[in-house]
Amino acid sequence: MRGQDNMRTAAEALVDQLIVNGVHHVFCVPGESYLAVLDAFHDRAVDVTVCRHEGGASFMAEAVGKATGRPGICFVTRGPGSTNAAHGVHIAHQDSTPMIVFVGQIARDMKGRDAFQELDYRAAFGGIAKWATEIDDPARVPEIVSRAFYTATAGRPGPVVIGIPEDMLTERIAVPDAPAFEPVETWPGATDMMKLQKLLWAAERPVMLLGGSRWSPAAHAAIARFAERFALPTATTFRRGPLFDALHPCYAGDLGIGPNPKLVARVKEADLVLLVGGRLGEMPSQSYALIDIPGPQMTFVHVHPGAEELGRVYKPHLAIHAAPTAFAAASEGLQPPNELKWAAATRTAHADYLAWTETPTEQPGGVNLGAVMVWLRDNLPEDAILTNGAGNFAAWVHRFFRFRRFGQHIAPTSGSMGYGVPAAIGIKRLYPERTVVCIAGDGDFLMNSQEYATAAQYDLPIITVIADNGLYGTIRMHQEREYPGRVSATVLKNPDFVAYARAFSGFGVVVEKTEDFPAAFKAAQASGKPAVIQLKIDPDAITPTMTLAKIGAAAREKQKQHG
Ligand SMILES: Cc1ncc(C[n+]2csc(CCOP(=O)(O)OP(=O)(O)O)c2C)c(N)n1
Ligand SMILES: [Mg+2]
Repeated sequence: MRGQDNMRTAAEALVDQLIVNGVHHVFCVPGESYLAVLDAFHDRAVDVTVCRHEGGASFMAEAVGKATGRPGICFVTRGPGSTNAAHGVHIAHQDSTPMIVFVGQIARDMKGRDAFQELDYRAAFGGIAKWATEIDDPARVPEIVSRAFYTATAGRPGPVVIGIPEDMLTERIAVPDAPAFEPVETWPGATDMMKLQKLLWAAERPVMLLGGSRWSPAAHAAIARFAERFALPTATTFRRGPLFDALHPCYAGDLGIGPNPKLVARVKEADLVLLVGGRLGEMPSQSYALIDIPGPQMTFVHVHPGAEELGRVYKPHLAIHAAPTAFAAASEGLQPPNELKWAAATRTAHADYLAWTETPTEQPGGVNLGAVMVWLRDNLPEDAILTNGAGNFAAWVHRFFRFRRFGQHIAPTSGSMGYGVPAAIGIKRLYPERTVVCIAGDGDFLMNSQEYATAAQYDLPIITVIADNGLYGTIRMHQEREYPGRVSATVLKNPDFVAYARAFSGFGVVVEKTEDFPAAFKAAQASGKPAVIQLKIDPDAITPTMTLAKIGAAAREKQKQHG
């Protein structure tokens, strides 16, 4: 601690409060608006990752929040720094991820003049942050930072944005740290659990769906035991695959984009749906077509840690206000009925999942992305972590990679492009000993690939596999479906990705044939550098089951029929 007296600057108190709350990593782009905080980092035990774009920094913090369940921390400068970071704030909001973004602010005595880079954070972030505030009184730094940890993690977790005026940060104060925060657990009541047991006993075709945040390795294990004792067919919702071991005999599959039609039918026909942790938003609900709104057609039990989410979209027959961690622990007390009428159906559900994911589908072109995913699932170490952003390439991840361990997949349910590279960097900072692989599209990769400079700076040998089809493929697919043959703003002229990786002191290799992928991956690993593997994907290979040509032909046929 620097200073001539026993007082600290507000900036020092702020960083000390982070340390009290167990923060080891912060991600930032510096700004003159919060120099005093940068100075406080100088001699404190916090690992600072300096990034190249606030979007990247906010994604790294969000990824750390996702992986740990504790707020990921990001520092950005005022005005443009904060709006760049807004992307990560939106992901944390949609994905229910705890995160705290500290934003520099102009001096308090200049407020309201539209001073240099001035922005009203309460107004700008009011709609996407769980709480947006500003600290005007330096003596309240410990109190407000402490509250931010509670707010970000309690109920439905989310992002907190805190403005820190530069003149406030340099004031010296004599206030003690606030005590370390304790995450608030939300336990289900015994009556609710008994009601659930009764409903399960009366069910004929139950299905359990897992989603949301506030899970843990212990909850992962407990929910698997619950599923097993009740022989409950269990699906994970969009981008929450690692909540359940894909090879568990109760695993029924991934309910996301392009799901197994048999799984969709199974959920539709269920007489009881037990949704734990998730919101069943637009993607897993197949555009809100799976379960009737507001009154579900089946008995619908919703377990969620945010009271405001219960009854928000679907009116549950039984609402259980509980965190998945607490619910999973409480599920150990439930007794299965004597006869598990649905046990055979559960075995079929798992067999259907295995059949759907076993073998890569036929694809045009030299590289089959499905085969690449199957190779990765068979060859990556058990504790490897996959990240990705958004694009059609991700459909192969969801379909063919079988997530077996908690936290093995870090990806945005908000469908944000550009997420995979910074997420991989944030995760590799957190777990340097684990293999971290980012699967990216060519469009997706370039949205935040400048963070390869960050990977190089901190010696982080992440590996990105780029599915390069020369397209904003997802949009090209929708275009072909709605406006066949009328290609507009979806074709990409890409850089030389290998040279790009090398320019960042990384390793790069091109793969033109599926059979060359294993050697390329091993070379990337052996390089010990941030690596890029560019897969040359045929643009016609647009989904695991459809080609662009087929989509276009079907669209033209439809147009003909409708005159
Ligand atoms: C930040 C952001 N911008 C735009 C979009 C809209 N969008 C969704 S997928 C996509 C194209 C993705 O292209 P690419 O990464 O090359 O993957 P592909 O679909 O070709 O496999 C776009 C533009 C988005 N989801 N996120
Ligand atoms: Mg593409």
